[in-house]
Amino acid sequence: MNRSFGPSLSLLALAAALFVAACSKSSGPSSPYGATSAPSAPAQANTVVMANIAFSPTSITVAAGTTITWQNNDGVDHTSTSDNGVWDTGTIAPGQSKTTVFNTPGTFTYHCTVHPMMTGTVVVH
Ligand SMILES: [Cu+2]
Repeated sequence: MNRSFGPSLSLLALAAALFVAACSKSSGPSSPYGATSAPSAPAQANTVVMANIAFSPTSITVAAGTTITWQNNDGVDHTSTSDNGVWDTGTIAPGQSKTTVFNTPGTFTYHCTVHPMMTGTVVVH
């Protein structure tokens, strides 16, 4: 009887240790923007860049009342168009930018009408 309890208790302890390790690791910096983005650069915090047929960052979190700048650094036209019709920048030509003000808290998904695979998320607190 003891023999069957031994191994399973060890496995439980191992699983618990791994769980704790995973939790403490994920409770670190929660920035989805990548390691290179400096937290001390508020001027860029509200800008979503369009480049290589993608939004960057793909998910951005801002406070209510924040203006987001959509900057097209790509070689082709793009749009930032809410999936639910909340906003639509219309065409943003290469090298140009447009802005959208987000006053309502929520999670908003959007896409580019030119490239439907090009999607992103705005989270407003
Ligand atoms: Cu596009």
